[in-house]
Amino acid sequence: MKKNSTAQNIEEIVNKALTELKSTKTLADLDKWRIQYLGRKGLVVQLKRSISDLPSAERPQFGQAVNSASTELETKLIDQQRKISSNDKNEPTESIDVTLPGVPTNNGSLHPITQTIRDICEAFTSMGFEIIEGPEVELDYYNFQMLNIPKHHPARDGFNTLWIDQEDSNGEKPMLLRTHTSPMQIRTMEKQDPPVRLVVPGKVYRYEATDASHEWHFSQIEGLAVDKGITFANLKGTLYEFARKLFGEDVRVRFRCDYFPFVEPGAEMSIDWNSRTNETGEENWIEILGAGMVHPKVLHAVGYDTDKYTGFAFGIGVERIAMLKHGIDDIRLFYNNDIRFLGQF
Ligand code: FA5
Repeated sequence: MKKNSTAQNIEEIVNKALTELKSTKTLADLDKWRIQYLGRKGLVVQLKRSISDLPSAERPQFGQAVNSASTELETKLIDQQRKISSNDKNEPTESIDVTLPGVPTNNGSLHPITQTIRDICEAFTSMGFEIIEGPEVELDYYNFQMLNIPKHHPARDGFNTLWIDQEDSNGEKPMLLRTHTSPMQIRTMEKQDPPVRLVVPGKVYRYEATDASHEWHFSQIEGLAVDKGITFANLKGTLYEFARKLFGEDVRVRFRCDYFPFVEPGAEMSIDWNSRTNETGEENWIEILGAGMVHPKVLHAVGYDTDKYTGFAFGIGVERIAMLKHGIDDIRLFYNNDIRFLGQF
């Protein structure tokens, strides 16, 4: 009687356990179930311990029943675990095949304008120039006034300006987005005595309609050298060398007069693009920079002794150089963020 009822007890426990097992939905549920029935203090262990309380004649049969109950519960636990794992979105469902080849990653690359800035800066650092940077939000004082472009000077028309919408006590707007990198000439010379040899890469902004060769924001590289005995020949020699380093030994360079209020004399430098690409001898001159000897008024304004020191300065349009180097016919491509274009560099 007792044997039967005990076996019946085990059967009841197993049935209850299996019903509960079926209703588990997550691996966390399953773990609770495992602890309750198969854990170190679980029901199966308690049944096993109770064997010693039984008369010795009943022990073998009871022990066998407990063991087979335990095996059944363990097998069903594994089945249920598989079932839940394949349904449970929170749990990893696949094992990792470590022998599979890796997924290739797409390597990024530097933006073509960044690459061009680096190439240009390298050409000048190899000639002893230092690289510095300056603010894009600039004062009228540095962008115009100290560069010999006072208020109402007609040269301001050439730099269509984006002003910061904040007035001073005179009702004037003293701040702007720099229209060129030339204000860094002043900021440097105010702080540093000659000799000065620096290049300043950076973004500039102009209130302009865009077309294939004009952006409203673009990059320039300013150059400045001030020392005793610097002449226009040094300016030409330095810029020739720069053109050769960037475009190759055979490139033809041309200087023509130009006007900027902060240099005297002023010049523009062009390169003959066909001197590298065309064998017919036809010329194709493209302006790449403005330059000149630093105006004595500018040197005087920063407190340099103009009897002792002279200097030259230049401002290179980076996008124009990149367009020439890569044969790009529309400047707007640089800033459209089209990966098909950018991926080529
Ligand atoms: C200037 O900005 C002077 N600060 C350059 C300078 C520096 C002269 C030092 C003398 C001494 P300019 O406005 O010409 O000059 O611009 C210089 C170069 O920037 C141009 O040769 C051209 O290559 C480029 N550039 C000018 N406007 C644009 C534009 N809207 N989009 C793209 N590039 C431009």
